[in-house]
Amino acid sequence: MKITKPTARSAGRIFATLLLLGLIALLFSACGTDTPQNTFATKGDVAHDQRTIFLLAMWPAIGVMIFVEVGIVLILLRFRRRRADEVPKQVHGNTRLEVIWTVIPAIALIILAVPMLSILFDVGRSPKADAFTINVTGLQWQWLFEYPDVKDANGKPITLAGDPGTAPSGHANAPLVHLPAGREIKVVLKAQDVIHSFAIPRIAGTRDAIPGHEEVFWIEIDEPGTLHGQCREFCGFGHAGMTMTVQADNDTDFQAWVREKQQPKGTAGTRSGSPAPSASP
Ligand SMILES: [Cu+2]
Repeated sequence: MKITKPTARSAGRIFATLLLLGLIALLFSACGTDTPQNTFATKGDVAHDQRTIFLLAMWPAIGVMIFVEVGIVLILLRFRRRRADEVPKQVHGNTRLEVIWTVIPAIALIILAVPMLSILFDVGRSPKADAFTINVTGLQWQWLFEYPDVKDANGKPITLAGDPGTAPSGHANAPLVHLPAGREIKVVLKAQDVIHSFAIPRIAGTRDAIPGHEEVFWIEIDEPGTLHGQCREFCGFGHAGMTMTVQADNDTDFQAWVREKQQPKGTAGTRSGSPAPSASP
């Protein structure tokens, strides 16, 4: 009997330690920099701006937190009751201190507001007239893409949709979405059924796709590369599979991809834009 109790207690302690270590590992996994949807490893103007705003708010907040917490500890130690019969000095109000701790944060907020507001206005502005346009529609459970200014062999806008999925959750396999790098892109976002949320974190933060509403915004991708995104609004059974993959191309590659899409079906060339291999019989 004597052994049972300490064993149960130490098992509990081991479990608590493992749980804590697991939580710490989970927390630090957020520090990985090469994860495909890392908000901080930005690859586009809007994402750069959003990261700047976040850091402009975060570093002063960390500074204030350290200042306040250290202050609390020091004050608790300095002004604690040292003897059981002692009544510490009673203080009520200090005008000078109160003015200081009102004025300094007010000035700090005004200083921070200048860059933050200018960034917010830039992110929120309308896309430029010469931006490359793509229409994006969210539906259960995939994203549809339409290039209104890029026509196929039949003169219709090129569209991309996922292959009907075989996953039990009912989502479609996402298509590879080609977009030009180094050029402003105008996104016209819609939803067909329920609310979805469009997010390619390394390019820009989330934008809700709301039925009956057209959300228009701009993004720009720095350089060629592959980028990953997914729906960020729980939209039903297949939500988790509602992903998207963007291939940002330089001008030559993008034009090659467009030409490839413009080939009549069955004669499509290879991705590199080299002459099409003869179609299978
Ligand atoms: Cu969703």
